[in-house]
Amino acid sequence: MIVRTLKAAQKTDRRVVTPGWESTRLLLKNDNMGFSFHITTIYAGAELHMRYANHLESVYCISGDGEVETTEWHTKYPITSGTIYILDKHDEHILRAHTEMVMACVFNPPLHGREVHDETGAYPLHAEAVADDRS
Ligand code: 9YT
Repeated sequence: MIVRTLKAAQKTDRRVVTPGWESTRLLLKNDNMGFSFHITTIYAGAELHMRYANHLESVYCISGDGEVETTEWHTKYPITSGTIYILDKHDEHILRAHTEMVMACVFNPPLHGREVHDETGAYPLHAEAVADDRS
C-alpha cells in the first residue's frame, strides 16, 4: 500500500506550477498502477487550449466554476463542483476557469511527473520522473 497526503506532496517536485495552473501529482508511473492521479488547481481567468494526443484524461471538478468547450463542435459545457468531463477521444478542448477551480485528474498512460504542455497542448510520452517515495 502507498499512502501520501496532498499537503506533503505539495512540498516536493510532485507539484508542477505554470502560469495558468498548478498540479500536484499524487500517483505516477513509477507507482506501477497503470494511471496517474493529480490534484490540479486552475487559476481564475485562465483559458487553457489542450489536446492530449498521447493520453486519455478524466477531470472531476471538486470546486470552482468554469466551462469546457470542444473545438470540433464548439459545444460548451458548464463545469462546476460534482461534474466530470472525460476526454475519451483525445478531444481538443478549451478549459476556461471563471473562478479558481480544483480538479481531480486521472491520466492513462500515467505521467512520469514533470510534464507540462507542449505547443500542441499535449504532454510528451516521456518526461522527467519524480523521486520514488513509496513507503
Ligand atoms: C484540467 C487539465 O488538464 N489541466 C491541466 C493540468 C493537468 N490536469 C495535470 O497535469 O494534472
